[in-house]
Amino acid sequence: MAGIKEVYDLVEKGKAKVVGAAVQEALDAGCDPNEILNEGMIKAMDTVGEKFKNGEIFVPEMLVAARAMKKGVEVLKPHLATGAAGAAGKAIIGTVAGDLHDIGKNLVCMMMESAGFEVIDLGVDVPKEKFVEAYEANPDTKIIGCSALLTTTMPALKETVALLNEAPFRSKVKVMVGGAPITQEFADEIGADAYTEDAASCAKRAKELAS
Ligand code: B1M
Repeated sequence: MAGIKEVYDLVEKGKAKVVGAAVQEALDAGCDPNEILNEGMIKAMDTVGEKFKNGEIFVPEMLVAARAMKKGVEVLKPHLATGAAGAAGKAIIGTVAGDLHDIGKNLVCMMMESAGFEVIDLGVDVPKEKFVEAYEANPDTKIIGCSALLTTTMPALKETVALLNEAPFRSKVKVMVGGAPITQEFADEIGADAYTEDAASCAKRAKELAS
């Protein structure tokens, strides 16, 4: 669809000022919000990542693309998130220590809210102890979700889950992990309760685990 292609191009080029209008136009033209997200924005970020890997672009270009995607998601959010926040219980979400990527984590927060969770967003570069402290401050939490986007922060994810696995409250909460380099095998190896590939399946699985 032409509208989605435009969103893709604008995110890839990092046109933060105009991407919101393009998303709105795509919505007005009847495009499916999930398709705008997956085929327009996430695909554009994949292209940006590929170009970075190949040395065609550098960190500043990744950063502007990320800004553009965030602007687009702002417009898309009301069309993706529809649930009543809080009804499914609390969920603590964060990107692990050393990792500054927050778009995937933000989508997870958004989908979890949509699935009815009250989300406590710890942000990015979260030390493992913070996940424990956040649970201790919110002992009615049902899900702790940890995101890692870099192969170099997979060890931090492992350490975070290890610390949670030693916590006295461990049997009362489910620990979920995700992010591009994470696999089911890695999740099993580090002792997480669940791995999901994307934000929508994370929210769906969280709901099953919390009930
Ligand atoms: Co970064 N970066 N980056 N980057 N960056 C990647 C991840 C990379 C794959 C690019 C590449 O080389 N192809 C590469 C990692 C390679 C690797 O680890 N092997 C990389 C690198 C190398 C780096 C730096 C080291 C670059 C440098 O400085 N030399 C540096 C590290 C900084 C740090 O974190 N310490 C860096 C920095 C950055 C920016 C700051 C410039 C920027 C981030 C801005 C921001 O997030 N606010 C950035 C960006 C934008 C990217 C790419 C292009 C896009 C990331 C993104 O937002 N994707 C990325 C390439 C790519 O992803 N294709 C890349 C869209 C997002 C929706 O996807 O986050 O995967 P994602 O989330 C998905 C799933 O993974 C899943 O759900 C989402 C979809 O619904 N998911 C979960 C995520 N968390 C989950 C949790 C769950 C379940 C599912 O349960 C709890």
